Amino acid sequence: MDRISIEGISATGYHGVFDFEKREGQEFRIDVVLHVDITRAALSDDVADTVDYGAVSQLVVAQIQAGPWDLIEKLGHEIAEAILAAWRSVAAVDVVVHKPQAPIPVPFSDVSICLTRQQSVHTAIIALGANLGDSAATLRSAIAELREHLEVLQISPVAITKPVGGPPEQPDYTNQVIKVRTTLGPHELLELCQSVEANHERTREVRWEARTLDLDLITFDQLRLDEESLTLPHPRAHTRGFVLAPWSWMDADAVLNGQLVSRLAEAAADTKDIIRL
Ligand code: A4P
Ligand code: MG
Repeated sequence: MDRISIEGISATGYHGVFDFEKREGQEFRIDVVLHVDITRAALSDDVADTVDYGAVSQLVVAQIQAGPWDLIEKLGHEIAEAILAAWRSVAAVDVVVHKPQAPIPVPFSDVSICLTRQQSVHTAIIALGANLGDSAATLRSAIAELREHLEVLQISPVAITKPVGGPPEQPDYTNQVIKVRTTLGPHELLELCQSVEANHERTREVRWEARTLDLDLITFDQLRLDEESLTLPHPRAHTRGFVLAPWSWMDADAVLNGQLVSRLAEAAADTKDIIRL
């Protein structure tokens, strides 16, 4: 993996075990190495395609000024986690925290800690649906757009399905399910899905109306969430053949809420009308 290094970012911080360290402060000096793929930026010559080292340095200074913490181990950890959260494209980061004025009772030139932290990686299931325009082409293009931001591990066969719920006389749906690996958090992944929907002229007027593209987050690791903006696993997926059938074709052993997805698909009312392409 490529690397971006910044050495000697320094600021006054108030970290230390002793009261006078928290009162008077002292210099902390930080080196960071970002492990990040810079291929895209090398081709585009666009700063938006890489990690802005100026912004990283400012974040490091903000962390030095935060706290105070007793230990430089804690400061190093906070710096690493802040960088990984702010730049999901950074796969790993090495952080060295120097404390050259540490209260050590013998002559010394520097004391430092060095740590490495990695981005955590998640697996998610996303269901795609479309029933306006060239639906099959829309799903292909949506998957291609997602691939720019995450790794697509598996893609199900395409299903042609009858509309479930919503206004009558909608066109048939094209549905598909994919399995992805991502460093994005669950809300960030939903945000990405919604931006891909928006890029495909998705509008929202009537619930369950015909749509150019719908991307639903079905599962995210084993996470359970009960928020209006994000419920996990998806609250209706376990009854919906248009999600379950293509998911079970892609992965015969898949499990949802402790039950085999293929069994749930057999039990779903809409499965009998599904055509596998
Ligand atoms: N939201 C909460 N949890 C999630 C989640 N896990 N994934 C919130 C995605 N969104 C989630 O979604 C409404 C709100 O749900 C969002 O603001 C989001 O923050 P939406 O995409 O705006 O609207 P929607 O998709 O119309 O609503 P909903 O309730 O998600 O619809 P469903 O249940 O997904 O049903 N029939 C066939 N044959 N094929 C289909 O694909 N799709 C639907 C949509 C109905 N009938 C269908 C199909
Ligand atoms: Mg939806």
